[in-house]
Amino acid sequence: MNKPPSVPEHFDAVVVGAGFAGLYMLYRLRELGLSVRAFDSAGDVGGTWYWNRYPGARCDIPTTDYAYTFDPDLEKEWTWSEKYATQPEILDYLRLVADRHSLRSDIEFSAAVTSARWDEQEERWAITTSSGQEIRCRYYIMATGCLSMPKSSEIEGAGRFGGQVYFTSRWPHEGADFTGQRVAVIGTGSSGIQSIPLIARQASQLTVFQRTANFSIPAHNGPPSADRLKRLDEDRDEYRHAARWSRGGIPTDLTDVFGMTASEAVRRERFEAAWAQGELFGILNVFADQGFNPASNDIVATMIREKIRSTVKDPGTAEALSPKDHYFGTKRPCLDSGYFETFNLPHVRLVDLRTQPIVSITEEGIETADESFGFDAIVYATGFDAMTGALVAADITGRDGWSLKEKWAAGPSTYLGLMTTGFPNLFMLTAPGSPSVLSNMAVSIEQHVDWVAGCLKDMREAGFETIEPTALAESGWDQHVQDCAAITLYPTASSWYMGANVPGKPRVFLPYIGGVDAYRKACDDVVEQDYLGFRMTGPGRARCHDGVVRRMQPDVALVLELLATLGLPPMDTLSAADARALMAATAATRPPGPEVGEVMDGVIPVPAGDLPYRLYRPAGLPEGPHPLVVYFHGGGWVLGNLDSDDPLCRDLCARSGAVVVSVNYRHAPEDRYPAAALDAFAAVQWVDANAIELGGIPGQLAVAGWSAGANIAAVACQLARDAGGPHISGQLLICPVVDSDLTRPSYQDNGDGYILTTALMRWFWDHYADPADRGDPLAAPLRGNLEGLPPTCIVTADFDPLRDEGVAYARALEAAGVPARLTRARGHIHTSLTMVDVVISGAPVRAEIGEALRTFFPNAVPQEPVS
Ligand code: N01
Repeated sequence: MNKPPSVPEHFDAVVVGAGFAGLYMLYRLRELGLSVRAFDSAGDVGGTWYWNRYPGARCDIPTTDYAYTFDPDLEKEWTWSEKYATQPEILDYLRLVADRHSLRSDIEFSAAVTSARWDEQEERWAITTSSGQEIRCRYYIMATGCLSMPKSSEIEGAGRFGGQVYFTSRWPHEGADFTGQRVAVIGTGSSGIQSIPLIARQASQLTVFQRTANFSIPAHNGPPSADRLKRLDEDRDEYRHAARWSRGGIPTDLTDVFGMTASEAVRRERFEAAWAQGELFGILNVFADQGFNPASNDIVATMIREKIRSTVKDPGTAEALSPKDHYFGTKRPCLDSGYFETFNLPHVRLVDLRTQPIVSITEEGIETADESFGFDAIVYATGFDAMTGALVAADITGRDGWSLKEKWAAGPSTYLGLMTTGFPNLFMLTAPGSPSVLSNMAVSIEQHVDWVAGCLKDMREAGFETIEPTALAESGWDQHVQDCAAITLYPTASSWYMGANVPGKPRVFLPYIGGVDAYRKACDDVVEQDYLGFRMTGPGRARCHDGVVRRMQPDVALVLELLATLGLPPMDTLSAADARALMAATAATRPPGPEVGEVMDGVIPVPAGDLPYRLYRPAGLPEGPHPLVVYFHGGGWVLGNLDSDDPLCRDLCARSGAVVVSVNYRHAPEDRYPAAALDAFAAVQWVDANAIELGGIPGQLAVAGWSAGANIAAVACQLARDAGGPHISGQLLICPVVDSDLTRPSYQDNGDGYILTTALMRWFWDHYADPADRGDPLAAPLRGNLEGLPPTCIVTADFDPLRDEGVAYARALEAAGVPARLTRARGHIHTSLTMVDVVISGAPVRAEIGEALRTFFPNAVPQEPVS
């Protein structure tokens, strides 16, 4: 007899997961009046706190902050007993939440969604469960957690062991008794570091197998922080608001102390205070630059290693426990209670797998390259297929039969870490591309759930039933996520943030490191701009405001934010003297730029008088001679001098291996057009004529400049061609002024808010040249004859009013038969590339510039460029 076809049940939404995220999502969906069914393969609520029951399991975010805030009465009624609560207490808390809001009635436990397929016709998700149910739902929401899919054990012989086997991530409910046993723990991440001291209390012998030594600081657990409790009591709303708009989801006063410039006393004081505080965000905030400056990071790392050495008595063990292969913070640091002290116990031993790797698990124990160990129990604390594991394992098929696993084969791609193109109405909570694991999860979860609930409400009110990100918005967000990571040290580590712990997993930085505050702002901006980057459809209607929510490099955005807080007067409202003073004051506080071999000042005698120059000679061998680059600083022909572009000149010298001669030409308004341009040409002639004395190679001379400096560099090249010399091997024009037309689209797009404004550009022109002269090729080289000019590299920045004239110059040069290379400084402003070691994201562009300069001199002896 044929089985009757099952009749699918219909719900508005299905939620997978009943942990922190799933419970709150269920609550909010119900509040919207939607019918919801939630599933969890666990036997009860709790998510990660249901499964991770190993001894010592605790949160590593202070409990004052690791809690829901949506239920004010719950906040009043519940008090945490410790600064960092144990797993049973957190599980009790989540059970209470489920009880208070009667959430269990809509959750099926011990039941998993086995597949989910988007039905294009019905515009619904077709879902099957492990109990054979068929369900149709409009919205499918994955609240599956970031660290929920245990990493499968890739260790040879893992199934062979005859004793007891435990996984920290799947600990038995009845617990484990190691009394009198010989126990192995494999793995020294947070789970291993929390459980090892407690396992050591029972075991007769404990052997810890460590592949990577990990940074850990003492949690100093005890009662909840009095300071945080006080702030909460004084003004709970304000405290919660501060958490929501903080970098990591916990109110933290971000330091402005830089490790590299702080005194030894300040360094020590700040480190010891963070050590004593015992909070992750404290130790990650000892110095403002420790997340991106290797030397600053090393100060913190060295002090932690000192602590390890002073705690662990056996010097060899202390050395092996001291992390050396990654920057502090780039793998998640741990909070411990007596971890390093445990290695002073006579029955505890560390096996360093870097010196003796595991060959195989055997029936009796573990065999390494050097020894055979016998054990009664092996504990795997080997971690998770983090962030993507649970999502790709969930058999989700979107449009055109494409699975999420296939789509993410080369790494995940999301819009806001919430949705992904091709999977309409699929929401993922705290997915890759959101702050998630880098933040206080409680705050990030509430933000995500609130955003999704708000979105569904807005859709309903506007008559839409489907939502999906556009390809443009998604690729823009992916780029932004990677841009944020790229300016930090994080991608350098083989961490689970990078997917590096799972063999074969693509290496992509998974979470969003730009901060909870920046992320929340981006999500809010998307909503405010009519759900920018999302396509919504409903009966007889569709809406799509396509675009990219964050196009600017993150460090440039920070610089602009900082400048805005300084309240400086617009330059174009100042006199030339005051503008020069302001520029000099700003220059005095910036990093110096890279070391070079020699810096030497001199003067160039030109018909109009002496022009000061500064020469930068590359460091290292060979000592020379080198090619020569004559460089002209920026500043709108009015501002700037040898100091203003000093860091950039050092950088150009170090990267190109050329001697850079930076020339200070005459400025307007004292000396107006064409004084600067004529000085530039005279300087190029003089440098060419004195190449040997300057340590240069005769005939290997390039001309370079930034902004107005690039203007006179371009003019000098035209004059040299017309004069029949000197021979110029190439010209490098960084964000050049090549025309006097202030109506180009880039002026419309970028004329306000990005330091170089339309008003300032007008002020520069007014100081430099009469309107009648501004179309002359000596002022606007774009309007000159471009034939026969040297090979050119032009750099344009996306957020620069001068962007379009730079592009126009490159096109015009090409049309005139001149080899022209156009380098786009993506997400940058006019001044980005001069802000060496401030705008870190400018470094790869400057590396391209250095490479372009080298190509001007194919016969020069090659040197190692700086990285
Ligand atoms: O996992 P992990 P975890 N052979 O990946 C080693 C959160 N969490 O469960 O570093 C030998 O950090 C691996 O070595 P390596 C927290 O965010 C929070 O401990 O890859 N060793 C590493 O030492 C945390 O970061 C808390 O070289 C192998 C360890 O196993 C995240 O969860 C508590 C190996 C795995 O460390 C994951 O922590 C617990 C192999 N084949 C977890 N494979 C709180 O405090 C892996 N390892 C809230």
